[in-house]
Amino acid sequence: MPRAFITGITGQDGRHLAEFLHGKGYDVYGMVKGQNNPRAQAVTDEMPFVELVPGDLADLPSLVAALELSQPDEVYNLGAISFVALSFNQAELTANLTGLGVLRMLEAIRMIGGTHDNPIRFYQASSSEMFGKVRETPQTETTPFHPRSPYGCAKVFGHDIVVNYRESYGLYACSGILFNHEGPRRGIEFVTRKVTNAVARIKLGLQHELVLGNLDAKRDWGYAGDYVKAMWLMLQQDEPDDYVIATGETHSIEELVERAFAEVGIDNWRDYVRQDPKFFRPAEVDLLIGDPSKAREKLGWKPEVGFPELVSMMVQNDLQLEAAKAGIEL
Ligand code: G4F
Repeated sequence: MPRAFITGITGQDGRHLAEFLHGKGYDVYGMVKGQNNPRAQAVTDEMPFVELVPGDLADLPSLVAALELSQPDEVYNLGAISFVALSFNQAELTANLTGLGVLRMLEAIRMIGGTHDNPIRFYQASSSEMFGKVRETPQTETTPFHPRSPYGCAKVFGHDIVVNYRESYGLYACSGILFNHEGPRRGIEFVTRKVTNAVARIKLGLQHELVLGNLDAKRDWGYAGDYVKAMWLMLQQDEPDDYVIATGETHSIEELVERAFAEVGIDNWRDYVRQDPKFFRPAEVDLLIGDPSKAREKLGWKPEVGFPELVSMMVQNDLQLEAAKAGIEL
């Protein structure tokens, strides 16, 4: 059985990827940090097939020990401070985990597996946030980076160090430059889930308004379940490489809000939405739209879930969840 080791196992992508790899017959190991971590218990309850291993991206010896214990064929580094807004308040922590964490993971792989022709294959979760103030549209694997947040800066370091270790030590290391990807498992702090959850609660009479920041920013939103397949495909190629994973469509936050309210039959959405400066960022990424041609041609990957289906899936899921919590029959 092939063995996979995942950092960030408690997050949206970690959970989708663990399920996907388990379905492919992998033994799945997930790294969890901290003592008595409540999110680790949630992973065990939901996915008892995942073997949890202690470790922390801030602690190189713990990464070495985690790899020695799990003996993986493939390592997926999804762990990070992933919320862009938080990275402005905790810039140093973000640089340490989201940026230097990648370097430590690569070093751990070198330490347990040697340098050249290392049998461990490594996937790094790079991000479209690296494009920031975009230099060209749509963005491809060769578009220059111009990050607009401490998170984006840390991801650029992570991306570049993967390229450097690949070129310097012959590691099989790939980066997926993933554009925003969402779904029912998305954390409530991200705009898609914040909107779909609020729309569900407003429809059920449990909430009266939705308070947001910038409604003009545009994002290329795909479904997380589709995107984890691309991660795995990257590690099955003869040669390691980097790939943009995106839908090739972009939509504004305003369009997202309008569509989510329409899903529950509310047309006068403006009556429920208020903007508050506290949700605006010191520097914004105005427009993201990716060109996934390379992934389509080389990996045979394409997104299956489009924007309308994604919003509908998330609103319907939140309606069920919120109704069940409040004891409301739908
Ligand atoms: O949902 P968001 O917080 O995602 P963001 O910043 O695009 O980052 C996500 O995608 C990246 C890939 O490009 C990942 F690397 C990263 O880890 C994360 O998954 O915000 C999306 C947009 C922003 O323009 C933000 O200013 O929504 C805008 N927005 C407007 N009001 C809001 C809100 N965002 C949040 N989170 N909350 C609001 O109230």
